[in-house]
Amino acid sequence: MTSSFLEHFRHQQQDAEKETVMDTQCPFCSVQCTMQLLEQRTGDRKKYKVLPLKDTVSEGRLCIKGRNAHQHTLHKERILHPMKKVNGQFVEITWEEALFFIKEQFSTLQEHDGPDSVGVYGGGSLTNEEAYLLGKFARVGLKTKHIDYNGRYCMSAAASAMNEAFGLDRGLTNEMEEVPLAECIILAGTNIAECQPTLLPYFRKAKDNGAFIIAIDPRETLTTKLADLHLKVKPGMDAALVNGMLKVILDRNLHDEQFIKERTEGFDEVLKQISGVDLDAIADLTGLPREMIEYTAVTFASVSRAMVFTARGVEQQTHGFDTVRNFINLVLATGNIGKPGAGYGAVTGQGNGQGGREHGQKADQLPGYRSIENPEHRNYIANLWGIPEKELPGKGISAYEMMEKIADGEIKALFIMGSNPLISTPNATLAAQALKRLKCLVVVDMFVSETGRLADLLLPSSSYLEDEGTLTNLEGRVTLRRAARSCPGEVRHDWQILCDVARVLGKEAYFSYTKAEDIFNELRVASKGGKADYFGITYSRLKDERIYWPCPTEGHKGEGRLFSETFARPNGKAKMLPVINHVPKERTSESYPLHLTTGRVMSHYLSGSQTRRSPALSARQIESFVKIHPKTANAFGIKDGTMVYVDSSRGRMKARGAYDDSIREDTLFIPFHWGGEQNVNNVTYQGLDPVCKMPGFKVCAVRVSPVIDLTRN
Ligand SMILES: Nc1nc2c(c(=O)[nH]1)N[C@H]1C(S)=C(S)[C@@H](COP(=O)(O)OP(=O)(O)OC[C@H]3O[C@@H](n4cnc5c(=O)[nH]c(N)nc54)[C@H](O)[C@@H]3O)O[C@H]1N2
Ligand SMILES: Nc1nc2c(c(=O)[nH]1)N[C@H]1C(S)=C(S)[C@@H](COP(=O)(O)OP(=O)(O)OC[C@H]3O[C@@H](n4cnc5c(=O)[nH]c(N)nc54)[C@H](O)[C@@H]3O)O[C@H]1N2
Ligand code: SF4
Ligand SMILES: [Mo]
Repeated sequence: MTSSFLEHFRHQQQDAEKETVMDTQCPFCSVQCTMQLLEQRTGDRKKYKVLPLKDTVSEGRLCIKGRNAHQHTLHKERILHPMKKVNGQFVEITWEEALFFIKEQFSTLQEHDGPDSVGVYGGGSLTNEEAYLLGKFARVGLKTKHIDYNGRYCMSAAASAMNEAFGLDRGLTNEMEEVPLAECIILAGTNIAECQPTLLPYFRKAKDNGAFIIAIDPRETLTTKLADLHLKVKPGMDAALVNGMLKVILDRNLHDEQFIKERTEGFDEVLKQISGVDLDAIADLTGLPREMIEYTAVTFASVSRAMVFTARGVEQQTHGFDTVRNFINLVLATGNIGKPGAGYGAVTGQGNGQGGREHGQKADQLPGYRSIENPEHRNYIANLWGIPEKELPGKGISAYEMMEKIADGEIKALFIMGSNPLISTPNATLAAQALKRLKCLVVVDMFVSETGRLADLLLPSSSYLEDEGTLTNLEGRVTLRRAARSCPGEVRHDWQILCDVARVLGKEAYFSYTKAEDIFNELRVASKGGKADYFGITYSRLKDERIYWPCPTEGHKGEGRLFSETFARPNGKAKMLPVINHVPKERTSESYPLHLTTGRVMSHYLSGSQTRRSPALSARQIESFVKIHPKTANAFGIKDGTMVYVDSSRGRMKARGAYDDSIREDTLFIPFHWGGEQNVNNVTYQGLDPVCKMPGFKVCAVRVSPVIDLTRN
């Protein structure tokens, strides 16, 4: 061996000694892929390597976001100290100063204007422990009824539909492992290939086994490319499309009479509604040929095991609740639930989109999916928390309605933890006006987000690498994410911050936890006997067991497949609901002749606050774009790759036009990961679903025009 080789070998060994291995879990979507992050240090230089781990539903796969998640966490823009705005500039202050500031501001406002003058706004990235504690913080710490969270914009339509139809809301009724058993799969308004990429192999496996996959989406995506049939539906017309399918199924006696009779109620009303449905009218409403609707219906109803998955494409509508109910009608009418390879799934979005909607950060909810309006539930939780039941506030209002109340001046201070509503709220112009009007805005985040810039006080929170806690994946499987490194600077965990604020508000006795596990153990009791029962789940079990909720005892495995015998409603039956041929609340007009729909791209996550700070992810898609059919573009004088304005009656955004001859000619698509003039939510529609208060993010009426008119010279 030459001496230089030995030298090299010695260095390699030294380098290896300077390697830190961190076991962690991706902070982004609901799949919750696990991984190892290797930090290799050579002198001052650090290199990172990411290796997937196998102990999760993604079976050792990671997508591009997971592979680069550490980049934002290690970004130089992480906020490391509390910061207060003084004369328009943020200045570092100590934690005690920050806490004193909150006490002074919130107490003064609440003394003067009552407890409800302060609002709380949470997010689906928070761990179960933190989501639970945020709810308790609002109700016990601040005694306000005003708490809601970004999941209102995400899971509320599917959640309320499942609660009403099945008596229980868990994203998937089956484990992902059962997907390859299905013979027909409908993917409605879900872009799994770009939004939950590591789950795609389950669908590929189903296809290899002979399954027929039907995608419903107004545009072509990596997901629709996997499908055997793509229904390029007019935006917002999915409820009508399902009525067409039900018409075909019922007329041809393809429904499952025995299942309907034994396990459901409400079928007669659905039958009555469907008897009035005219297939040619449905073809017209949906923009799909009648034969295609017939073929889809017959294919779906002719197999013995079928699955339906929906996501935000059909849910983020001003009638999202009804649309999901109709897809559930389809599942129930064909008896496709409660058996292997048959079921329904609302593909959950955020990392803890599932757990985050169960434990009380929602306006009408107490932990364990209990209701804040049910006297028994109120008593149970008030007892556990050690307060008189009458001190527990009542039901609050939804996220967008909170923005309206802030704009009206009724809510005067807001405490935001884990959301960037300036970007993610529909009709963002109103959100901006509202947030600017606040007397006191406190934002708890890792970065100075667009919303954070408007804050009076910023509190630095820990990232996924630092924060321990449980998260519940889209299957309802509870996972334990261990802390992989300690907090940088003065950063604290969200749960610590809540305890600290509660302390200065004089509520220390209710918030004395020393670690996340203490909070989880309280959550277990709080959820005991509730719909989302976590009582049987412990940190030590989570280390080596696969556990789903409901899990009522420590000897229980939890339920991977739901509703095999009975539904969770009082009479054990699922409820069908007749649904009319809804049309979106905002229609196109002469001034606004095109539909706009919004969504995501593979390399960015939500408001982009994290992924825009990840160089590898940001480089893949550096700016927003407007997908437009070339024919439509020609009609409006738009050249490929040039800047365009998109206007609605609410506002304007600007981005680069991108030709796409696979999108419907009457529809534009814009992702929502950017702020400022690229914020598509300046344009989107704020109308809410009457049942679940989901905004109609997925359809509004717009016009498009070139920023510089290149057709004139
Ligand atoms: N890469 C990436 N992955 C993510 C996220 C992310 O931001 N980026 N976010 C996570 C979160 S929180 C969520 S909620 C999920 C969202 O996951 P998805 O809901 O799958 O994502 P979207 O892109 O919002 O919408 C899905 C599809 O609906 C289509 N669509 C639009 N309008 C209609 C309509 O009227 N009818 C039908 N049938 N389809 C329509 C869109 O064209 C789009 O392809 O993804 C999670 N995963
Ligand atoms: N037009 C349009 N708008 C949409 C949608 C759409 O499809 N179209 N989708 C909607 C959906 S489904 C969703 S889920 C929302 C999401 O909308 P947002 O909630 O605004 O999205 P995020 O980017 O996740 O914002 C989270 C913020 O909290 C920070 N953060 C991340 N993790 C943590 C944590 O653990 N603790 C703390 N304290 N902070 C943290 C991040 O840095 C970021 O600034 O957007 C909605 N808005
Ligand atoms: S973004 Fe989702 S699919 Fe991708 S690595 Fe993270 S958890 Fe897995
Ligand atoms: Mo979401």
